[in-house]
Amino acid sequence: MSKKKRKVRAEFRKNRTPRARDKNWSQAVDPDADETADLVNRQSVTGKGELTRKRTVADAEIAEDDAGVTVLPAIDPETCRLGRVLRVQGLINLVQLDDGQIRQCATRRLLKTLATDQRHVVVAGDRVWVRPEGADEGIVERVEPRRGVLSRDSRGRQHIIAANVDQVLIVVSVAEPALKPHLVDRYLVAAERNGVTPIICLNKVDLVDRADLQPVVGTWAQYGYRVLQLSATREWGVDALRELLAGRETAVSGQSGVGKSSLLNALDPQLGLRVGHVSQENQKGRHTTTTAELIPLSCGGFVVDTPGIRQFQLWDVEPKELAGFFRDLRPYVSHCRYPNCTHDHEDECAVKDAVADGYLDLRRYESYLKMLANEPA
Ligand SMILES: Nc1nc2c(ncn2[C@@H]2O[C@H](COP(=O)(O)OP(=O)(O)O)[C@@H](O)[C@H]2O)c(=O)[nH]1
Ligand SMILES: [Mg+2]
Ligand SMILES: [Zn+2]
Repeated sequence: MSKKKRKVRAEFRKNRTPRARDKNWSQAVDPDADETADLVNRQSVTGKGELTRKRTVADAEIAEDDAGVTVLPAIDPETCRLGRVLRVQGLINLVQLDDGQIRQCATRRLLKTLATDQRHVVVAGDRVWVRPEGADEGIVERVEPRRGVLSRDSRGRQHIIAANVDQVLIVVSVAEPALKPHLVDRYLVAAERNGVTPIICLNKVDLVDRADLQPVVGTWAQYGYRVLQLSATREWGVDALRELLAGRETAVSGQSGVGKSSLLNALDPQLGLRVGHVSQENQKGRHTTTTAELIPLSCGGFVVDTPGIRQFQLWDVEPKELAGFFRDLRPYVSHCRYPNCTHDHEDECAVKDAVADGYLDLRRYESYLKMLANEPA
C-alpha cells in the first residue's frame, strides 16, 4: 500500500455535470462577475464541446489499496472517530465505533461526488472515520484503504461485496441448485487476484453420492485449495468450518439457495438467520439477506453474510494476467513460445500441450477459456 500526499483533482460524476449553457460565451460585459469567475474555475471546454467539472480538494491523500485507488480527504482527528461499517442500507451506514457505540451515519457528500467506478462508496467491513452527530447519528467523513476485498464487475462498475476480510467462503450446493464448478473457479480467480484466502464449501452433500464429487474436488484440493464437504441440515463438517472461521474475518458468498444462512446458523445457533427462498409474497422480507452484513460469531471473528449473487463477473483482471491466477496453469505460462500467449489459439503453447498430455485438468482449462472470453458464469 503506498500513500502519496498531494492535492487531488477529482472529476465529478457525469450525472452531476451541468448542461452546457446557451449563454453567449463572447459576451463582452458580464454583469455577473462572480459567475464568470466560477465558470473559469470549475469548467473547461473539451474538444467535444462538453463541459467537465473538476474540483481541487486540498489536503487529501491518494492511496492504492486492494480495491484500487482511494482518495483520503483530511479529517479532523479531534472530532472524528474510527469505526467499522456493519451494514449499508440505502443511504444509511450502520457503523460501530471502536468504543462499541453504534451509529446511523450518512455519507459525506464529498465522498459521493469523487469520481469512482465503484458501485458503492461505503461497503460492509469498511474502516471509516465518523463525525458523530446527536446521540446516535453521524457522518462518514472518510473510508480507510481496504486490505482484503471480494469484488465483482456489476455492469462496468466495481461491486465490492465485502471489505477487509481475511478469507472468503465460496459456498455452492452440490444439488438443488446443481453444482457449478465454473462459478467456483471464477471466485478462486477473484480471491487470488485480491490476496484473500478462498475456502470452497460444497453444501448439501446429503443429497448426492460423494464419490461423484471426487473428480472436481480432487483437482481443487491438488492445488492446495481447501475444500469442505458439508451438510448444514445434517450438521456434517460444521465443526471443521467453525474452526476455520474462529477469530478470522470471512466473507460468505454464493448464489441464493445454496445454504449460506443455514451453514451460519448451524455453526452458531444464536445467529437465527432466516433460511429459505424468498417467495413472491415476501420479496421484501425483512430477515432475508438483502444487503451485506457484518455478523460477530460467538467463536470469535466476523462473517460478512452477503446477498445471493446471480452473476459473478471478474473485476479488473486483464486477459494477459488471467492464467497467472490459475494455480494449475501458472507454472506453464512461461514456457509458451509467445510471451503474450493467451493459451487459446496459439501454437507451441505449453498450457495447451499440458492439457493434451493430461497434466492439466480439461475442465479447469475450459473454465479458463470461458473466463478469457468473458462469458457469463
Ligand atoms: N438437503 C439440504 N438442504 C439444505 C442444506 N442447507 C440448506 N438447505 C436448504 O436450502 C434452502 C436454502 O437455504 P438458505 O440457507 O436460505 O440458503 P442461502 O440463500 O444461501 O442463505 C433451504 O430450504 C434450506 O433448508 C443442506 O445441507 N442439505
Ligand atoms: Mg441467506
Ligand atoms: Zn500458451
